[in-house]
Amino acid sequence: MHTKHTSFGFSTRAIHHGYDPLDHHGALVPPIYLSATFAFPTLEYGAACFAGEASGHFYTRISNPTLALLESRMASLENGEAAVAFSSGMGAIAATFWTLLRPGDEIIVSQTLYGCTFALLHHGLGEFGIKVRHVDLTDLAALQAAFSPATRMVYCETPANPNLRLIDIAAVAELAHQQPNVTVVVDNTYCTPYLQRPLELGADVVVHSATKYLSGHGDITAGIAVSNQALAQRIRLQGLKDLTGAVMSPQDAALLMRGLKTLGLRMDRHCSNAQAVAEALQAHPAVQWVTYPGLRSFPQYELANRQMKLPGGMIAFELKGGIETGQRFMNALQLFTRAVSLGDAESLAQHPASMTHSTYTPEQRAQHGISEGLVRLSVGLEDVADLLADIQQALAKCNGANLRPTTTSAYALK
Ligand code: 4LM
Repeated sequence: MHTKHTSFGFSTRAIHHGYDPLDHHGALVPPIYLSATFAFPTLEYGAACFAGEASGHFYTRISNPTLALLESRMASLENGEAAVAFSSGMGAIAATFWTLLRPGDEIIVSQTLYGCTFALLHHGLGEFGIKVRHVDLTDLAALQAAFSPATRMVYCETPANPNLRLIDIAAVAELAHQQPNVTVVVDNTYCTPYLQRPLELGADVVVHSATKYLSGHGDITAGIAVSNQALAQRIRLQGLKDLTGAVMSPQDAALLMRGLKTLGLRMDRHCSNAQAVAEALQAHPAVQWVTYPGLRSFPQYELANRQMKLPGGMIAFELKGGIETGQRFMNALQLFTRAVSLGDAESLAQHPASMTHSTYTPEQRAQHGISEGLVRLSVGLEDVADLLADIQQALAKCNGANLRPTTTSAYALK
């Protein structure tokens, strides 16, 4: 079996890429190399490993055979040259930032970001002499105007957590690459490479919280960065090895590879379930607005169709009556679990303003398009009829709320 053949389809590569059982005593499932350290046949060979002149594994914080298999599989799925595995998504993001940015540099970031990424930018980078500029990256003229000779990176999530605003990756990358020495980094957590491949659209680095859809079962925290060989090697040797030490455990790599085998199947189901839930919400009189890239009312519906294979499994909405009604709704849910995180088999509901995005001040949330009453759903893999029944019974308990006029979306584009 030519397991390294790149012309295989996505799911075939997610299952087979980089591994031949016959190289491993016939073991169908790749072995887990638990070893933290690796023997050198000679002292000279060990020195060559440390000097980067020999490619063997020598210490798991730098590389390990189980991690290397996962990394080659993720690189294949994102259509990059190389990947680096981390112990969390924040590990991957922090290592990428600390590798590529220095005091005096500027980073342009999109308006809405996951709360801890926002905190890392403002409490981490910002306090270490890196200038952070939030720019509406849907406005290319604003991006053009924001570049300065010190700009070194453009960073975004698309869709953004939690308001699902999209960034046109190809357009942003094209503009950014007209500037000298600017790296475009995209957080692809919400989509996974099954729905969207930023490197093919011109991005230089893709980062993931692999805690979410990639692993898919809510039983590990993990992160990945994917890029070309040169950038990935810098992120490994500086960001991972020296600056964060945020290495993934080999056991977690094995769980992540198990999750990857069903990624395509799961994403199809997440998307079809989410489409049905979004349509049910949109049709309900208690709902003020609902944002989901698969709805015709979605302000960037055309971009979603162009950039994403399917609209994803995440929904943002607000009920008439705002935050109080939203709380009543979330407390009434019986099948959806009240929890942060996303991309699990279990459907989850959370309140970004008090949870994942509580790192923003209320004023910052208002500026960055995160309304206080926004409810976030991660639609899971359960039977859609059961999910719809749970949503309907919880919505029914919101009657009597202070109803305001209905709009169809969280945001409007110029
Ligand atoms: C959440 N998110 O939203 P680790 N990038 C994105 C994310 O959504 C997250 C991370 C990075 C949530 C966690 C509680 C777009 C996390 C960070 O949690 O470090 O693997 O990923 O519910």
